[in-house]
Amino acid sequence: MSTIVASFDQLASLHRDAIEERLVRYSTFGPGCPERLQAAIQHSLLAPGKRLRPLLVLSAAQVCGCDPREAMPAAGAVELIHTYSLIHDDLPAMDDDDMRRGRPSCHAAFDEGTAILAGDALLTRAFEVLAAELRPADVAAQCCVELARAAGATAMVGGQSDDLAAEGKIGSLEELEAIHHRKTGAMLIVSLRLGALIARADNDQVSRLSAYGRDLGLAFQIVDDLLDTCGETAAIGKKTGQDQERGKLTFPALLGEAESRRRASALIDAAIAQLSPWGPSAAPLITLAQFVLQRKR
Ligand code: GRG
Repeated sequence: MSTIVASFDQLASLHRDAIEERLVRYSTFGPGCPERLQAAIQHSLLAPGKRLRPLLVLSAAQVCGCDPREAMPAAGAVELIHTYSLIHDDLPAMDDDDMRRGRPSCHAAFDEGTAILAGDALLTRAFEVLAAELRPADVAAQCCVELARAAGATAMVGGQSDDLAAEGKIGSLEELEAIHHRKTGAMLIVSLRLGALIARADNDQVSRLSAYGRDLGLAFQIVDDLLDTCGETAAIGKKTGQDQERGKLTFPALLGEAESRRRASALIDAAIAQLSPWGPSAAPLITLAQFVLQRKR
């Protein structure tokens, strides 16, 4: 892959066909999978998401000197987990959203039971893909462990649990950051780490990519809160103004819009600074960081 990537759209289009082909393959279950469940899985997974997490996997692998094609199973696996989390997050028991990625959310298009099971099927498939398709076996095992931790009770699931518990309460900036580091940041960090592990990156490279991911994750969430406050439903693909309606603690509510923007921008600068040893070959990761700050969707 060329490192000359001036925009997110350019980077995304370099990898789009390969990512989408994997997602179709990984979400086609064959005999034994009920038709309605199969349709619900693909309704959500193949909807037009940004594929940010797969792009982080592939760009991390590439900057660490590996052919991004080798990291494709991990790129697919993180998107499977991410989509499961969106399906479950949209359920009436959680955020109760009837629109996602510009389509009716999974439970709205099908039913709650089918949506829960579609999420379960995506979650389990992710680990099947890593274990079956990554080589050598020790790298596959390490990737399974890292992804399980990032998606599990001390990271994404734990962050989601704390986020639900915090609804309607006044919290501090530290509490808000701790929730989002786990709920949103952990999946971005692990995407980068899987790419690096597959590339057999050294410890310094892995820790630089993790630090980049940590700052990127927090900036991503600040921008997500800003989009919910002042973004457009048509561009984002889901209803805006939901956070305030639900009494959620958000960065704009706590810091104001201008300070939230300033913080997001400082975090992106810090994330990009972590990439300096790689020079121009880090261009895709710089592009992704800039996109996170400027995105309207
Ligand atoms: C239900 C276990 C469980 C976890 C839910 C990730 C998550 C935790 C909830 C999603 C709700 C949400 C809107 C979180 C804010 C940040 C976020 C993950 C936004 C969606 O990610 P994008 O913008 O979505 O990358 P696309 O559709 O482009 O993939």
